[in-house]
Amino acid sequence: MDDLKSKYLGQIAEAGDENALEAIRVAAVGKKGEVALKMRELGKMTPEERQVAGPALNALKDEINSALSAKKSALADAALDERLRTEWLDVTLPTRARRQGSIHPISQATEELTAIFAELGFSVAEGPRIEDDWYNFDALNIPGHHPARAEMDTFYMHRAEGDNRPPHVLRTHTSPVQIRSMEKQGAPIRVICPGGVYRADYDQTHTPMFHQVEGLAIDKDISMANLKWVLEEFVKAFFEVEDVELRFRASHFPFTEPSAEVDIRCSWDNGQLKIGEGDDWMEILGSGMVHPKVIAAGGIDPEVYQGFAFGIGIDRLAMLKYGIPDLRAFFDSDLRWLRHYGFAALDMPNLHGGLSR
Ligand code: 2U9
Repeated sequence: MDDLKSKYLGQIAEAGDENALEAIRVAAVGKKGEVALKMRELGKMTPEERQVAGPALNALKDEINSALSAKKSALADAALDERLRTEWLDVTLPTRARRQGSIHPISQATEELTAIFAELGFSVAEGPRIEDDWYNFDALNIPGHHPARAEMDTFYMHRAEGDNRPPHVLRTHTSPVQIRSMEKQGAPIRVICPGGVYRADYDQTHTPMFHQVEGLAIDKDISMANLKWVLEEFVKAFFEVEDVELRFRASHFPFTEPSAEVDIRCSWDNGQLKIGEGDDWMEILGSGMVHPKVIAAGGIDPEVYQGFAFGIGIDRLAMLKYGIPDLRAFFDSDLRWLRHYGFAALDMPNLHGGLSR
């Protein structure tokens, strides 16, 4: 029995890995191992012999089992030490470069102007791009026969066969959102509506989908003087200039009366636009006092309330501010273009000038 003990304890001490250890376990204390064979011989012994040999065999089995488990954990420790010694990570290495997305200039311009109007007290409203006749035209004082309907180059949706209701349209301006806001909120109201709009038009200066921001302020004593101040503050903050001069030119829109197109003083120096000074004027938006019929269509009493509205093309604002030469580039999916003109995330402006992160 001492022979068995020294043989197996010796083998265990020598074992180099878990597989070797398992082989030793099977040979020594497995079901058909040497200790089991010896156990079977107990039956042939005299009771006296058995009384000595039985406990001794059990003790031998226990001793081999505990040597096996001690060796097993020693091997595991050694393996871990080896891994820790050979596998290592230099946490000071720079990370792998990742593809960076960027903000589209139109989104950037929209965020900038939204922040500016927010500081001027305007909330933001959005609405559906598929509109019905009423919200896109009638509520804005553009009835069925009105030439503006044709002028607006509207995209009409199809109705099912036999459905004779007027077709839905892709909104031609964001004005319907303001009508919906008036219905929902009533007066007084100060809201801007930025978003994509659609007109069947495509040339150097027009794309079938473009972006507008329209503003609306309605209260009991709002005048064109308030309109002028708001627009001046906006232009100064958006183009980041100290001062700006606006010129109002009489115009006509069905939804405003009186109506004015607004130019800003500027100069072109070697093709470089300078806003706020110079001998040139550049048209940037349309505006006016909201037509009483339009105020009534929004569910507000035009005898009590009045207000101003304006509309600005965001695409052109972005081109002017960031120096983008061709409108059609906005819809070009060339990533090199976006890398050139695109913006890192979260470049947000504030009224007091500069960008805050
Ligand atoms: C309501 C009442 C009145 C919005 C207005 C304009 C004048 C205008 C153009 C600017 C460039 C369209 O994108 S553009 O081509 N817009 O000239 N927009 S007044 O008037 C409204 C809007 C909503 C309820």
